[in-house]
Amino acid sequence: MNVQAFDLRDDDRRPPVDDLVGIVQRGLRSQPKRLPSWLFYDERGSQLFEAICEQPEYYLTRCEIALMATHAAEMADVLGEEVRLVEYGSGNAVKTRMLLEHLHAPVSYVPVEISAEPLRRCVQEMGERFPALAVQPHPGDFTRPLRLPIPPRAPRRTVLYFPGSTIGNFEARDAAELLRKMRNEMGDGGGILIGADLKKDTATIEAAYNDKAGVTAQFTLNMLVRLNREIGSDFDLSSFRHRAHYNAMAGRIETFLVSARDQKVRIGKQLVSFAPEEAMQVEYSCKYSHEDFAALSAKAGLEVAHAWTDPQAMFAVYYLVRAGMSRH
Ligand code: AVJ
Repeated sequence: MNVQAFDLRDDDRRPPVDDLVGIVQRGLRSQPKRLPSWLFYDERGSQLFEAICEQPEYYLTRCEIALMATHAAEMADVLGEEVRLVEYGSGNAVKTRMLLEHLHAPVSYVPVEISAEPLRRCVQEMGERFPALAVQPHPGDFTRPLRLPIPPRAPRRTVLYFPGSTIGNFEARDAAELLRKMRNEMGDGGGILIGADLKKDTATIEAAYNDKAGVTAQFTLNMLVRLNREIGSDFDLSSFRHRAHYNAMAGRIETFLVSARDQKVRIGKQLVSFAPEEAMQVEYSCKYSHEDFAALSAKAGLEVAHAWTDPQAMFAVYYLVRAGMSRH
């Protein structure tokens, strides 16, 4: 396969302040108001997310790690020899290490990450842990077409690794579009190894997004802290509250920042009004049945070649290939 063949646009970096003001103004003009969930991940937000992963209620990370501990060797066998492993995001050192430890003669590891500091840390850690592995960091936004670095030797296949159920942050259409883009990037014989949080009882899911220590609430509110700092908005932090509830019909956690009172917030040159109890949507975290995930994959021209779950069937990792390919 030819890595130059996809290329095309420049990867986008963090948008300049003007764009950020525009993005926020547009989001707050829509009905209901919304802000994109990638705004969570400034430096503090990334730290808070790591702290979320350690909360007793947040089962996702623990279950995915348990799953990797049991199945990583088999995954490596399925992926085969001389894989180029491209990771979407780089904040998953533990799981990625578990996979790399078992991979057979991997050709290179390419973390794709928009934030400079996590990417730097990832390169350093992986370099120390796997001195013989070619680590080829790719700064950029994985939702955009990637210009993958030229590998040191020809890989047998490219596998895109997308752990954590981050796919769940995308609405169905966007998720299918992202998978379709990944399908292009991996090439004909390539694959996608992807984590997905499974449907389960509402109480367990809701607790994971409403931890007792309030770390998730801090994480949600940090989005406003970030905006106040980066675009000079004047969100009053004590007048917005975190709310996360499970919409069973839609199969997703819906997270909001709820206005505690009637208030106006300055965003650039505009004043935006919030009614008491008005909810601004900041994140979806979709949950899947195996059937849901197979259907989503099919929309992107992919099929599930393998599925693994942890012992309690809380979380799944799927290996997706181009539809029709697993029979050849
Ligand atoms: C990193 C997107 C998988 O949706 O569970 C955790 C982010 N938000 N708690 C998720 C998150 C609130 C997380 N993902």
